[in-house]
Amino acid sequence: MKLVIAITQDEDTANLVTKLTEEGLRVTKLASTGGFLKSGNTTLLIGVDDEKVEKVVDVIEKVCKARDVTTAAPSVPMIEDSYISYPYNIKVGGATVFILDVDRYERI
Ligand code: 2BA
Repeated sequence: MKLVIAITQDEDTANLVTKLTEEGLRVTKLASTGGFLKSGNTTLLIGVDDEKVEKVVDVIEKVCKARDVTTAAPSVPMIEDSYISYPYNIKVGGATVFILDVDRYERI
């Protein structure tokens, strides 16, 4: 069994959870915050049998879209303690996906 951890944009979450659920998959949705933009995103926990992992990734790829975001932060830390202090565009990916082995799974 695997645990798929998918960090997605809030705009895609409802559609993604619906599609995953329609596939008979179990999903837990967590509200999360990106460390760089410091704005809300969504983390999904999806426990699946190994043979369904590609199906999960496939659904995520179909639903989640990369977007250009204009950050509202007045200053954003960059390398070596420097800052930029004006709005700028950044591309946020469709999803960041981690796939982990699960040692044991119990539903009690
Ligand atoms: P944030 O940390 O808010 O990052 C939003 C976007 O800002 C990122 O999009 C990326 O384009 C840019 N970004 C992030 N850190 C950067 C840095 N140190 N320098 C320059 N640009 C940077 P994505 O890469 O698509 O990431 C979207 C969200 O996924 C992230 O939100 C974070 O919540 C999560 N994430 C991405 N990679 C991760 C990782 N390796 N570990 C944990 N969470 C991750």
